[in-house]
Amino acid sequence: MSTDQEAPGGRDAQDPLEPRVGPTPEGDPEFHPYHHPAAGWGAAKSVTNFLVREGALVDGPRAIMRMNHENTGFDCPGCAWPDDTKGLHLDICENGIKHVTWEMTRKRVGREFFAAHSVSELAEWTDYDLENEGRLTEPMVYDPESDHYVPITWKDAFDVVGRALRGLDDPDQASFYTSGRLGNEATFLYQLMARELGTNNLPDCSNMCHEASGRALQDSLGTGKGTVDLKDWETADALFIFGVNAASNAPRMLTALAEAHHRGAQIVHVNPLVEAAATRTIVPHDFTDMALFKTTKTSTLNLQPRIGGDMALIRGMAKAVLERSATDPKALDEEFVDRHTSGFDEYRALCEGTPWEEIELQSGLSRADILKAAQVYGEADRSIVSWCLGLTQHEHGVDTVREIVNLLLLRGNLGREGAGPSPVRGHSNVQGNRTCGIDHRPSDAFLDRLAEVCGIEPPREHGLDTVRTIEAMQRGEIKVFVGMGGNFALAAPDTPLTYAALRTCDLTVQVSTKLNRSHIVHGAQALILPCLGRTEKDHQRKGVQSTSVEDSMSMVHLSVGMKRPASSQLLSEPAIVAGMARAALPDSATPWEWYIEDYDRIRDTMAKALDGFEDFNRRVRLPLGFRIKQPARELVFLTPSGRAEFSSAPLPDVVPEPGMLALGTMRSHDQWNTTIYSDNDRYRGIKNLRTLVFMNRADMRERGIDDMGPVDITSTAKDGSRRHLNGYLAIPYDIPRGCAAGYMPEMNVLCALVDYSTQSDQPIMKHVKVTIEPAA
Ligand SMILES: Nc1nc2c(c(=O)[nH]1)N[C@H]1C(S)=C(S)[C@@H](COP(=O)(O)OP(=O)(O)OC[C@H]3O[C@@H](n4cnc5c(=O)[nH]c(N)nc54)[C@H](O)[C@@H]3O)O[C@H]1N2
Ligand SMILES: Nc1nc2c(c(=O)[nH]1)N[C@H]1C(S)=C(S)[C@@H](COP(=O)(O)OP(=O)(O)OC[C@H]3O[C@@H](n4cnc5c(=O)[nH]c(N)nc54)[C@H](O)[C@@H]3O)O[C@H]1N2
Ligand SMILES: [Mo]
Repeated sequence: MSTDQEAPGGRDAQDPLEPRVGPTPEGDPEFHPYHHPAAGWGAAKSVTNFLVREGALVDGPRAIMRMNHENTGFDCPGCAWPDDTKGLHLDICENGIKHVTWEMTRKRVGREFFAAHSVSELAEWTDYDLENEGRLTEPMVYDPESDHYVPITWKDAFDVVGRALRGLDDPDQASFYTSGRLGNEATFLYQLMARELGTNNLPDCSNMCHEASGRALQDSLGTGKGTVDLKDWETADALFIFGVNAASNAPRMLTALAEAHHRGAQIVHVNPLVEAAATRTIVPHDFTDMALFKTTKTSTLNLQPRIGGDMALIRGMAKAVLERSATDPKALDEEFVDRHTSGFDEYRALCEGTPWEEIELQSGLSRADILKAAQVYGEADRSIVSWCLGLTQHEHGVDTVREIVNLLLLRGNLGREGAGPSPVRGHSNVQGNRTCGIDHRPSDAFLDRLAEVCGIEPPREHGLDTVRTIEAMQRGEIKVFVGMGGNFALAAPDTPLTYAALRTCDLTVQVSTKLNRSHIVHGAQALILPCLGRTEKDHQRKGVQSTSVEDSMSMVHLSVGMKRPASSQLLSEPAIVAGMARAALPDSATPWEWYIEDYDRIRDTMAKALDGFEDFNRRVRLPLGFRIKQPARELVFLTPSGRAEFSSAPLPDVVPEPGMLALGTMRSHDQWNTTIYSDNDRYRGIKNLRTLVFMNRADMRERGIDDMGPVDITSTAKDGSRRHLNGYLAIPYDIPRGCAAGYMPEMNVLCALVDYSTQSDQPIMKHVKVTIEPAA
C-alpha cells in the first residue's frame, strides 16, 4: 500500500506494507455462491469447530447457557440486540457463542511471551495471530531500551498514567477513547475522571458507527435513540430493514424476522447485496426447526439500491404516499401530522418537486420497484424502519436517517405499538456509553447536573471525537491517549496515518483483554492494562459485583460474570478507571476507592446524575431490568418547536463519476470488527480469502477483469490524495453496477481521514470513491 501524499509524521519502517489482518490461509481461495438458509446446521458446525479450537468445549457450553439470562447471567458481548423477553428461547446465536468463547479461551499471553518477542517482531505478525495468543494476564509497560513489553505492578502503572496526566499543560492534551462494550458503571466513572481533569475529549466507537443516527433522531424527535422495543417488532405489520447484514452482525434478529413472517408481516430488505438474512433461516435456537431442517422465509421483498441510494428510495416512497393521498384519504395521517409535527408543507413541496427521474437515477431503482415498497408501506397500519451502518457511514447519513423519520411521520408511525424508528446498534453497550456520559458534545443540562451531583466543575467546551483526535495527534497536540477497550489503531480510518498519529503521543494506555495492533503501534511510553471480561466474576470488597448495560432498544439490565478470571492479576474496568483517576487527581474529592468496593454506590450516584435512572439499584434488579423513558415514544418532542420536525434536505448526488465505483467496507461473517476468527465468509460463499472485492460482473468485463482475477484498487479522497491496495481478488457478485464491497479493517487503508461526513463527522466508510483495474 502506498499513499501518493505521504501521511504527516512519516511512516515507521516497522509498519508492514499493508495491514495483514486475517490468518495465513489454509487453502486456495474459493467462491461458491451460498444457497442455504441462514443459521441452522451450518452455524452449529461452525460453533463446534470454534469451541474445539479455543479449548473451551467444557466451559463453553456451560457459560453459554447462562448468557442473556434475566439478571442472573452475563450479557452477550456479541451485539446490542435486545434479549428475548418471553424466555421461550435459548437466546443465543452462532456469532454470540464465538464471541464469548473468544473471551473464554484457555490461551494466555504472559510475561514469557513478551520476553520472547520484541515489539518490532510482533509488528510483523498478522492481527489474527496477535489476538490468537489468548488473554492478557498482567500489566505491561513498554521498555524502549530492549523494545520489549516488560511487567509492571498495577501501582506503578497507575503512577505512570497519573504523572503523565498531571504533567500536561492543558487537560485537552489528553484523549479518552471508549469502545462500546464498557459497562455503564465504568463508563460513568471514566467520563467523570475526564471531566474532573478538565476535558471533554471523549471519542468513542460511536463516532464511526451510529453518530449519524443519534444526531438525526435528536434533531427530528428530540430523543437521540430509537423509540421501539421488541414487543413492537412482534406487532408490526411491515418491517423495513436497511443496510444491515443481520445474519452475521445481529443474528438474533433472524428470530424476530422469522416470527414476523410466520404471522404474515411484510419484510422489506434494502441492501445493495442480498444478504443471508434477506432470504430464509433455520431459527438458530429452535431445536425442532433444526432437527427437521425447517426453514422460514425472512423476506417478502428485496430491493438493491446503489450504494448511497437509500435516501432517494425513501424520498420516492414518501412521494408515492403523498401522491396516493390525493385519492385515498387514509394514505396520509393528517391528524397526526397536524397535531405533532412541524415543517410538513415544506417537505411536501420538496417531495412533489423531486422528479421521479432523479429519484430513479439516485436510488438506482426503477419507479416500479420503489412503488412496490411504497405500497407495502401504504397498506401497513404499523411500520418499523430499522437500519445499521449501510445508512450511517455516508456523507449524508444524518439526512438519510431524518428522511426515514419523515416517512414514518407521514403515516403517524410513531408513539404507538408496532411502529417507529429502530436503529440496530453495534457494540453491546455502545448506547449505554452515550447515555452515561461518553459524549464529546455534552449538553449543558447534563454537565450542570454532573457538576451538582459530583461536586466537580466540568469543562464546557466541546471535546474531540475520533477523527478530530487523530487530527490533533498529527499536530502534536495530544500527549496522552487512553483506549478503554477497542482497537483504535486498526478500527480508525487511514491506517498508516492513524499509526503515525498514535506514535506522536508521549503515552498510550490500552485497557484490553487481548493483544492487538493498538499495543504494537504505541506512543513513546506505552502501557497494556489487562482487564476482566464480561463473562468473569468481579470480586470487590463487598462481594461479587455486577455491571449494567443498555441494549439497542433502551432496556437496561444487569450482567453478572460467572467464570473464574483468566488471571488473578486482572482488574475490573471500574477499578482500572479508579486507579488511573486517583493517580491523576490525588486531591480529588470523588470517593474513587469507595465506589469500587460496591458498584451499588456508583449506581446511587448515577441515579442522581442521569436522566431516567431514578431508583436505579432497585429497577435494574427487576427480572428484565428497566426501559429508559423515551419522550418521543410518548409523543413528547424535546425539539425547539416541541413537535417532531420534518427535514427538507436535497437529495445527494451519489452516482459515481465515469470510471469510478462506490466501495462499501463491511464485515465478513467470521469476524468481530478488528477481531478475525477465520478468513471465511460463509453466507457470501467465500473460503480462505479476505483480500477481495465484490463487483458486478459487467463492471469487471468492462475493465478486463477475470473472475477472481487480481486487481489494484485506488481511492481518491476529497483533497485529491490517492491511496492504494494491490493484488486483491475480484469476486463477481450480485451487486448493482457502479458498486463494490470489501472487508474492514483491511480497507481502512483506502479511507482518507479527510473523508468524514460534514453532517456527523463520521468517516465515510460505506462510500469510498475508487477505481479498480486489473493488477499491474
Ligand atoms: N458477528 C459480528 N457482529 C457484530 C459486529 C461484527 O463485526 N461481527 N460488529 C458490531 C458493530 S460494532 C456494528 S456497528 C454492527 C454492524 O453491523 P452492519 O451494519 O451489518 O455492518 P457491516 O458489515 O458494516 O454491513 C453493513 C451492511 O450494509 C450494506 N451496505 C453497504 N452500503 C450500503 C448502502 O449504501 N445502503 C444500504 N442500504 N446498505 C449498504 C452492506 O451490504 C452490509 O450488508 O454489528 C455489530 N455486531
Ligand atoms: N472501514 C471501516 N472501518 C470501520 C468500520 C467499518 O464499517 N468500515 N466500522 C467502525 C465501527 S462501527 C466500529 S464500532 C469500530 C470498532 O472499533 P473498536 O471498538 O475500537 O474495535 P474492536 O475491534 O471492537 O476492539 C477489539 C478489542 O477490544 C478488546 N476487548 C474485547 N473485550 C473487551 C472488554 O471486555 N474490555 C476491554 N477493555 N477490552 C476488550 C480486545 O483487546 C480486542 O482486541 O470500527 C470502525 N471501523
Ligand atoms: Mo460499531
